[in-house]
Amino acid sequence: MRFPEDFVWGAATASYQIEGAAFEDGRGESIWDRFSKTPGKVLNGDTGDVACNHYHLFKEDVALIKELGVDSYRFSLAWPRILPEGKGSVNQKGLDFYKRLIHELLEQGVSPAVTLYHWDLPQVLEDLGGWLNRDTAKYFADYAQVAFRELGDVIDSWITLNEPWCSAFLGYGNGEHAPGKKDFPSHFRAAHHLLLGHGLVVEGYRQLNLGADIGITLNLAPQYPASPDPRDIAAARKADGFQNRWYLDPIFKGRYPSDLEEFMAYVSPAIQPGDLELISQPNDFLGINFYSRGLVAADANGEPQRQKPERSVTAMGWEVYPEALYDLLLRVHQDYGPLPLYITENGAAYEDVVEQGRIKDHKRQAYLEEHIAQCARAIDSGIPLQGYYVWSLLDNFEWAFGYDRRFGIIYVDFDTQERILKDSALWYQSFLRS
Ligand code: IFM
Repeated sequence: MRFPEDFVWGAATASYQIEGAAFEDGRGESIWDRFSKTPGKVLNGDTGDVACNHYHLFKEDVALIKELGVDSYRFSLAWPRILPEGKGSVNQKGLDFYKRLIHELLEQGVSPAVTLYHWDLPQVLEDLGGWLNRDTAKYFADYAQVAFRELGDVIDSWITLNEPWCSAFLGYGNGEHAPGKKDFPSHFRAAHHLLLGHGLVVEGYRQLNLGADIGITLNLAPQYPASPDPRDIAAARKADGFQNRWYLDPIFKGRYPSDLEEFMAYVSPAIQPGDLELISQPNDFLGINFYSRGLVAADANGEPQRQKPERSVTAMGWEVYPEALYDLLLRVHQDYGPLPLYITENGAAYEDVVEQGRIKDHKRQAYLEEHIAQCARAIDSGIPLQGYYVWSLLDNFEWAFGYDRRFGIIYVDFDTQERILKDSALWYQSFLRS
């Protein structure tokens, strides 16, 4: 495998999943605090109250990041830590935590890549309608301005949103994530406001003339038809529209996919003049979170029906299909490029066993190796892929699955907060050294 000298190697996390300290130093309540404490929403009743206690152990964690040898660390800011009321007055202690973390990273020669929104909306804003409320997009842009002004001189890369499909569909469509609303039609409004928020943030960022790049991270998954039957092909196309093009098209083409008429009817009332121009202004890069593909057949009504995986699956039930990463990169490059691309997340959950202080997670290691090989293939084909971040640095709070699913290349004992480098981390470390 060959990679350019300046290829960025990284590892990623997100605030609610690792920080803990949910009630400290003036942090406000987030939708995930509320949701995780609602009985039946998260497996085993787990919450992010303590998580990896990264808020207190960040120095040790940065030392591990350094030990791994990555160039960059992607983490997210908790909006309710910085603006406990979602808007208005700034919580200096919350900001100071991120300043300490960034200082530590820079001291260790690790470049900080910051996500502004990785799903922990302040609960007070949800009480005003959350992402169903158009004003939330504006509050998001105001919060981003605080982050840019306070941290903008030391950040190398900004990501506006992480996976708006998840925030919109899982949060407002099927209710599997916070805030747990279940209304399929209205989740398109939430998605539109998230995209609008992205546009406003980028617009505000450009006015500050800071040097770092800014982009967005989407969770993309190629949808393959289960057979050459035209009905399956049409169903796969619809699934692709729902999962991928609904976000890619407005951001990079300034329009929603016109073949999805039913969805257009849901979103149209939310679109105001100028919205799509705002949403589609230039990004410096696109971040892609890739885990798996979809295999789709048409049901009796021609609607997409997810098919059983053909190959092995991870502990999430997600099929391991590395070639889909290459197909995806090629397609994004051809249809939406040229544009610098980053894999901002890639990784796998498996059941880990600690044997005499060691975790032989060879399936995770193989998963990473096979996906990194597809990145090399993409670069060989001329696709401007510029970086790769493993998800995740640490085992952490895996949303509705709580602590039951482990994605980390570093094991976390949630009783003692001990960290152990899994074999996959040792492999990544030696791969990066070589
Ligand atoms: O843990 C999540 C992350 O927060 C967003 N992308 C997918 C990961 C695995 O489910």
